[in-house]
Amino acid sequence: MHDSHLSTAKPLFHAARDWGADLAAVADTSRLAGIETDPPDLLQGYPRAVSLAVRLSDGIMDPVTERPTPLYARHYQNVNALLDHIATRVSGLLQSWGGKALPIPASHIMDEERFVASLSHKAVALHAGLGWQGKSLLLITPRFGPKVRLVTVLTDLPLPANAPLKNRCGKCTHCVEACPAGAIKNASTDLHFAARQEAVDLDACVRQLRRNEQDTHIPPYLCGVCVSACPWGKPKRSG
Ligand code: B12
Ligand code: SF4
Ligand code: SF4
Repeated sequence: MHDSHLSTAKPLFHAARDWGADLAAVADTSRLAGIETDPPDLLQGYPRAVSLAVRLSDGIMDPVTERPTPLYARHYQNVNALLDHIATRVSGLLQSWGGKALPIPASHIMDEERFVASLSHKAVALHAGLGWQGKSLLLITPRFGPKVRLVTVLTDLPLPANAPLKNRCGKCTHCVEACPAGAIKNASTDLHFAARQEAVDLDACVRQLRRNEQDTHIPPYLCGVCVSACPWGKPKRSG
């Protein structure tokens, strides 16, 4: 193992950017204790998680004000493929440094009834300091708002971990008002991490996603209205 690579995660972040990541940071997985994973011992032997984000196109997302568009459906698939590609390459790099690496797919539901994946990318990103938990339950980044998709690579290399950010939703209710299903409950996500049902009526959201699929014939389940509605990440235009 080359210790020179481990005192800083910078070479890793540079490589990830070259491969297409817009944001990269490291979480200490002990902060994720208690979180649901599949399998339950997924994090065992992995003290760090590298969180990576690819920014979505503003041109694609701005028109997503009521329902998903065919262009968003395609973009969603392309960005997932890019994230999985970046995670594979990051895993290769970590292994070439003598570490263990486990990439978690960008979008892979393990339990179709309870809607859970093997690991929550949002929880990892949150603890890596990439953003905060919005009222929409999305990860909100200061630069791009929720207009990012996420992926995670677990590793045993002792990379320096980043610190979480403060919640900056404040009194904003844009996502609450924009949601076509009225599913976002305006719960405070400021002082603690809200559980899913506390902040979002998941059944109402899923019903809306199924309606969208029927109405638009766009697979898979998509919406994106709460992604597009957030003021964070929107350019501030004057005049
Ligand atoms: C299943 C799933 C869904 C389900 C359920 C959504 C939900 N709210 O959980 C459905 C189909 C409804 C859905 C909808 C959407 N999804 Co979705 N989805 C997923 C998926 C595949 C798994 C999520 C999961 O396992 N949840 C299980 C629960 C337990 O975890 P969680 O809700 O993520 O996190 C909670 C806990 O971990 C807790 N927590 C946080 N930190 C800590 C720390 C500790 C110690 C503890 C105990 C708990 C805790 O707080 C979180 C909130 O309750 C992820 C990809 C992934 N692997 O993460 C994408 C993902 C969450 N989806 C995403 C998106 C964008 C969407 C949609 C906008 C659809 C679209 N693409 O148009 C909507 C948004 C709905 C909404 N407002 O939440 C993105 C979010 C990106 C972002 N910026 O945040 C993700 C991360 C995909 C990706 N690769 O980027 N999704
Ligand atoms: S994905 Fe659509 S239906 Fe679900 S919470 Fe966001 S805006 Fe509402
Ligand atoms: S739209 Fe407003 S309330 Fe919703 S997540 Fe973004 S900043 Fe928070």
